[in-house]
Amino acid sequence: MSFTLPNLPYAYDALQPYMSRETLEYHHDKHHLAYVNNGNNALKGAEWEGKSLEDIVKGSFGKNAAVFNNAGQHYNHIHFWKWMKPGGGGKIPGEVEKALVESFGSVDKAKEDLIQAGVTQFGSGWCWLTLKDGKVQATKTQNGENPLVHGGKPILGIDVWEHSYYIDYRNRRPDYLKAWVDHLVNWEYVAELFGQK
Ligand code: MN3
Repeated sequence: MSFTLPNLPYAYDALQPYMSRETLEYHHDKHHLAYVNNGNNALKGAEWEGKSLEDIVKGSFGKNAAVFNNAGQHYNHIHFWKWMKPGGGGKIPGEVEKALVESFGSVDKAKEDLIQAGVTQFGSGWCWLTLKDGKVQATKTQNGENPLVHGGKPILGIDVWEHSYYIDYRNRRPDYLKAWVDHLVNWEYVAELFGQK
């Protein structure tokens, strides 16, 4: 099955003022589309043609950079659109809240560690809440990598490539991360992924 670009689950202007229409138009319509098209080209004739996206991401890591970079970013962005919602950042569903308190000591510490992972990711990449060995961890990866290739399950991820925030925040990545966690995160989707563990 080839990659296809999913529609955004909300209008382009629905995340304002925290993420602008212009950012979403570039990020979804141009950047994500490029990963889809380049991924489909790279997959032609490759051994992972016809496999599930998760299997392609895991299988191509360290073996085929063109397939991995695009498949990884396709996976990351499919979830990234759903990890945001208009009016997000509110109440955290009980079982996720419990897991965050057990793993970090408090919800505030979990958010702080997640933001810190994003702030300290040097260059392009992502920061994550990753489920691994029954605990939630705050982690970071470079470029298109994600926790799947490090033995974890991503339950929340924030894109810290400049294309994700530069139009709205310029070089202020910490402000983007704080606004994202406070106003955009869709905790119901995090709970859905957490429940599939
Ligand atoms: Mn991106």
